[in-house]
Parts: sequence; structure tokens; C-alpha cells
Amino acid sequence: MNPESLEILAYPVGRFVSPASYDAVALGKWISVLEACPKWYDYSIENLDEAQLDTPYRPGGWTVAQVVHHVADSHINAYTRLKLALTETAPLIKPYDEKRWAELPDVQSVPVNVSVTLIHALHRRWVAALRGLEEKDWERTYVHPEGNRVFPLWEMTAMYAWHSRHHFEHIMKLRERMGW
Ligand code: NI
Repeated sequence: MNPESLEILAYPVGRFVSPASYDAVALGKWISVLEACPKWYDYSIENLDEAQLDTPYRPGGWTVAQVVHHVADSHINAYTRLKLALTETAPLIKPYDEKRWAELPDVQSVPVNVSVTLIHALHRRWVAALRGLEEKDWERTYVHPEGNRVFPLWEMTAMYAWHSRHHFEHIMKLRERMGW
């Protein structure tokens, strides 16, 4: 497979590009994506059987089930980072090994709809937390130890809106290609 097609399979909505700035409209859009996201994942796995859920979304990539469990894993971490940033001053956050997380026994044994339910509950709280923020809170930050990169909450919100779409499209594009 040529590098361009691999890139499109791996990044169907493009790679995350950090916005230069934000305003109330942009924030509203990102929060709406996080609010809609759980329903997209309901839709993404609708009528898929075991074999389909065990199909990699691209050669060498995660299976559909791993993708959904990963979104839960990733967004649990994100929610924790948000709460840390809101209650501490520029906390240093803890990265996690997403590849190894996606191979642990819970990912292999728990039905995928359980993680979708988790995403529903988690996003309900996440969105409520975001909607309750005051204007100045969007500038609060956490620090990622990789290169001591500082993430303000507005940029984090843009990033996870992208992340929600990114993995949803992995599944939808696979379904499209397979005619599922
Ligand atoms: Ni991801």
C-alpha cells in the first residue's frame, strides 16, 4: 500500500492541527462534538457481529472493538486531566501506554457496548464540566511530560473533539469499504 493511502486509512479526518486561537463559537462547536460523540459510537457498531468487531480498521491497526475500548480509555484519561487542571495549578499529568492498554484482558473480554455505555456516562459528566466553565477557566493548563508541553483547556477540548471524530471515522470508513 502506498504511503498516501496508508495516511488516509490512519487519519481519515486528517491529523490534529492545533487551532491558533478560540472563541465562544469554536468552544461551542467542540463541546457539541463531545456531546454527540457517544451516539456516534452507538451508530458505529450497530448490527456488527463478533467477526466484524474483531476486524482491524486498517492493516496492522486495532480491531473495531479495540478502537471503541480505546476511546473509553483515552477519554477517561482526558476527563481526569481536565479535573486535575481545574483543581491544581498547571499539574503535570501522567501519560499512559495506549497500545498496551488496548491489549489488556478487559479489552479482550468485555463486550464493546459496555464501553459505549461508559462513553455515554463519561461524556455526560465531561460536557457538564465544560459547560460550567467560566471564561477564564479555558486558559487553565496541564503539562504533558513529553517535552513539557503546556496544554490549555480550550486546546485540549479541540483535541478531543478531533479524537472523537478520528476514531469514529476509522470504524465508519471500514464499514463503507466492507459494505457493512
Ligand atoms: Ni486515539
